[in-house]
Amino acid sequence: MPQRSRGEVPAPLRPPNVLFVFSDQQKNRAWQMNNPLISTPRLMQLAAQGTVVQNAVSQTPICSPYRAMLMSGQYPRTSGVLYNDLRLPANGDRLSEVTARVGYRNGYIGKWHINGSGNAIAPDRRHGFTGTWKGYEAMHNYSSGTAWYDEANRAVSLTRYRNYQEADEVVRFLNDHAANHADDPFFLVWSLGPPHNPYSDYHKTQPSPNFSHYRSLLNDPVNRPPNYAGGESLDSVAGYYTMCSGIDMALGQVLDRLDALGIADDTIVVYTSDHGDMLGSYGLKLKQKPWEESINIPFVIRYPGVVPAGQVSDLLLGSVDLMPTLLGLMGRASAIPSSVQGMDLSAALCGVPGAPERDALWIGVPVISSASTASARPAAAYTGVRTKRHTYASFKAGTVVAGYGSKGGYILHDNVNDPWQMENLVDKTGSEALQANLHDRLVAMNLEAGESSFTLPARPVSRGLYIKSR
Ligand SMILES: [Ca+2]
Repeated sequence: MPQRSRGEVPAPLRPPNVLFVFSDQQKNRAWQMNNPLISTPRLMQLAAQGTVVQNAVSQTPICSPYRAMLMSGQYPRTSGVLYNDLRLPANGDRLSEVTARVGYRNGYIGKWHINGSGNAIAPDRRHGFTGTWKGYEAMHNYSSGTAWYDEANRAVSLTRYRNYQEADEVVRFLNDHAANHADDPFFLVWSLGPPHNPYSDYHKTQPSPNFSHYRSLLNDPVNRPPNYAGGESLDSVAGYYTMCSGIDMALGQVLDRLDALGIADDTIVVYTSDHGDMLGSYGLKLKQKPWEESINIPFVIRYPGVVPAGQVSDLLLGSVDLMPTLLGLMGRASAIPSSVQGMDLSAALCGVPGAPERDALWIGVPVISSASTASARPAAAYTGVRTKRHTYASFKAGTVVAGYGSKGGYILHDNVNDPWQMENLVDKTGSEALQANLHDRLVAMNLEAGESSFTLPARPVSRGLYIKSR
C-alpha cells in the first residue's frame, strides 16, 4: 500500500465536480437537524448521505466580508472587504480563478455582493467566472422584478419565486454539463437570496409546511428559541422558517437532477450560508454580532465514497478555510495560492487519522460602516475567538451603541453548558483561568487576522454589552 503523508487526502481518480450552494442569513438552528420544527427534508437527506459540520462559523458575519473570505481565503483586513459594499480587488488568485486554472468550468448563479455597487457585474469583475453567469450584486426581491443579469449583462425578469427560477438555471447548467462537457469537471456556485429579510415575502414560496403552520406553532412559547426576547416579530420568525422550507424544495429539485443525470457520485455538494440572523434572540435583529445565531451556520457536505456518510462532526471550520478546503477536496491542494490565510481542512472532513484541525477561530466585525450600523442596530465593532466550547469577544471601547452607552465590554460563553448563551461568564468566580487563556488567544488571533490595532478594553468589565450578568 502506498505511503501517504500525515493528513493527506487521497488523490481522486478523476477531479470531482463541485456544487457549492449557500443561502443568505440562515443560522445553523434554522434547519431540521437543529430545529425539528423546521421542515427541510432534502437537507436532512443530504446530511444522511454526507457529513454535517456543527461548528461552521461565519467569521465576519455579514454579506460582503463573508463572500470575500470565500473567494479569497483571506481575512477582511487582508482582502480589504471589511464591511458591506466594498469591492474585492482582483489579484488573479481568487477561488474561481484557481479552479479555472486547474481545468474546471466555472458557473455562478445568484447574489454576488463583492463588486461594491451596481447589479450588472462587468465580466472583468467576476473573478474568473467566465462561463455561465446569472448574477446580481444585492437585491432581495423574491417574486417580481429583475432576477439577475446574464453573461452579456442583459436583465432577466423573475417569472416565478426566485428560488425555483434559480433552481431551473442550475438544472440547465447540469443538463448542459452532462450533454456537452461530461469530461470536464465543473465548479458551480449557487448563491440564494432567502431567507434574508424581508420576511413578509414568504408567501410566494408555497412550501409545505407553510407560514400558517409555523405561525401557529410559535404561539406556544415552548416552540420559540429559549433566548427569544422579541425585537423581531413572530410573523417574521414564521416567515423566515417558511423561506428555509422553500429553499429546501428548490435544493431538492437540483439534487434530483444530479441523481437523474447519474453524476451525484462524481459531485461534491456543499450546503451552507453566509451568516445567520439573531431573529429576536436577546431582542436583537440581523447579524454582525458574535452570538451563535449570527455566526454559526449550516454546513453539510456530500462527497460519496470520500467524505463519510451520516457523520456529525465538531470540526471548527471558518470562512477563510473554505477556499483551501475545497481545493483540497478537489485534489488540488498544490494549487492553493500563497495569498490564502485559511487552513485546508479537507483531510479532517474526510476522516483521515491525524489530520490537522483548528482549536480556535478568529471572529470579528472590526469595523462597522455607518450604513451597516443603520440597518443592524444595535451593532458594535468587536473581535473574538470561537473554540469548540467557548465564545469570547471584546466589543471595541468607545464604540457607541444605541441604548448601551460607549463603555465597550466582553462576553464569555460556555456553549456546551449554556448553548443558548444566556449567561455571561466574564469576571465570574471560577472563570479566571479560562478567561485569561482566551484573552491571550484573542490577542494572538487579532495579530493573525491583522487586527492587532483593535482597541481592547484595559480589562474585562463585569457586564456584557448586551447581556447583563446574572
Ligand atoms: Ca448576507
